Amino acid sequence: EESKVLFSVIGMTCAACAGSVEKAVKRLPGIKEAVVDVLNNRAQVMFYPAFVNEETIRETIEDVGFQATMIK
Ligand code: 9UX
Repeated sequence: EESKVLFSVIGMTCAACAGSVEKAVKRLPGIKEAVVDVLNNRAQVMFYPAFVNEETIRETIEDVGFQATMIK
């Protein structure tokens, strides 16, 4: 069964930023969907916990260059 996680993502200033975050997260194994909302500084990710976890997703967002905090 899938899980859902919501991050605050600080530093995205244009739609292309959101696109690179989405792309990077979707490249991970076990990701069902990733939706990044640049206006509200949020990233919501649906994932399969057998394959990936919240911290790995968070670190992937950070690796793209943005500060990510799990909020839910
Ligand atoms: Mo837009 Mo984001 O020109 O790093 S891609 S600001």
